[in-house]
Amino acid sequence: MQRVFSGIQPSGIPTLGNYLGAIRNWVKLQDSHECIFCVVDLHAITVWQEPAALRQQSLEMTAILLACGIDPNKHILFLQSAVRAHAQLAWIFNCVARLGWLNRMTQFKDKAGKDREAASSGLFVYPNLMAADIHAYHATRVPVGDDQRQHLELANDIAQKFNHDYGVDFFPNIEPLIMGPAARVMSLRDGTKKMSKSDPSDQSRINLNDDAETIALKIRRAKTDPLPVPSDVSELAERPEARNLVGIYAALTETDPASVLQAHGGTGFGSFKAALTELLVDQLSPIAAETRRLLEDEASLLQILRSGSERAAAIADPIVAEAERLVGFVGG
Ligand code: AQP
Repeated sequence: MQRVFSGIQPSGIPTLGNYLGAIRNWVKLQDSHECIFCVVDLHAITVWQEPAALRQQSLEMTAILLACGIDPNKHILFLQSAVRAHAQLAWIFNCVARLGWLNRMTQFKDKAGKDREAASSGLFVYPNLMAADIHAYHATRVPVGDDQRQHLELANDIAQKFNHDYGVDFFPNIEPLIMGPAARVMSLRDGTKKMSKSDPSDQSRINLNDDAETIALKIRRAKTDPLPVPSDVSELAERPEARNLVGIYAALTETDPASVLQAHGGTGFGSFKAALTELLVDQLSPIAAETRRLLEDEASLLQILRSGSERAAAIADPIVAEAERLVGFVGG
């Protein structure tokens, strides 16, 4: 079985974008792969997080992943900061990756915005930590949204340079698993911007713990244009908000936009939004209800995370110890 590693930041409540672009695929991968799922709190603090909120969001993220169907017994679910190997290998990778490579990362440019000088140095070396997350487990498959593809290429460049510099064949090549029709879900307020859990506008996203009423309101208010739902996919090209809603509908029904337009082309967005709301409520309400139930028992959540980090460390520690030996560290 191929080993999969994937992570999600506890930087807010996961969104419909995280669900359709990542979590739903993770659940499916459990049938065919050995999976290591990580709540990446080290990544989250590359931008400011209130400590109490970070703690709560880490627990909520864990509960939501379990509610979505992640199986912590057959696979591994844990918090990144609880396994030291991630930070240890990331430091070695900080010394392998070249500044020029990091300068080309578009996500840093997007997240740092105009005031690049004020961004944390952690945000700049974020891709090195992501490479360490994967290579610490010798994972070879990583399910990601297409926005993360560039980081995976960098993880492979780092592995190749490490192998070359130390004259070994130690870190394997990683392949991205880009799955499903909605690889990228966009903001409900701006169809050209990714839906993000840290977007300041709550109206821009569907959170996985939103109740039915909130979902209905957000979809009703979602930006569209005055035209009806088109009948042909080509007509979506210049209509980002319409394209996004049709894409979400297609992803939820596991079809493609053409089939959605076949059923809904020519109708007004009012009735299309009502149908979309019904789908969302049907699929997300059970997740929100199960999340609430799991959060009532914090001790059990902590126990699941502890067991996960022990099993993760049992895989990662020997791999990172070997990387350190290859570098020339004497060890303690
Ligand atoms: N809008 C999206 N559409 C499809 N996939 C998405 N992902 C995130 N947003 C979308 C995928 O979710 C996984 C986990 O993401 P992450 O939490 O590690 O970081 P992110 O990509 O930066 O997600 P957010 O929601 O935008 O977080 P913030 O706001 O904190 O930056 C990844 O596989 C990602 O591709």
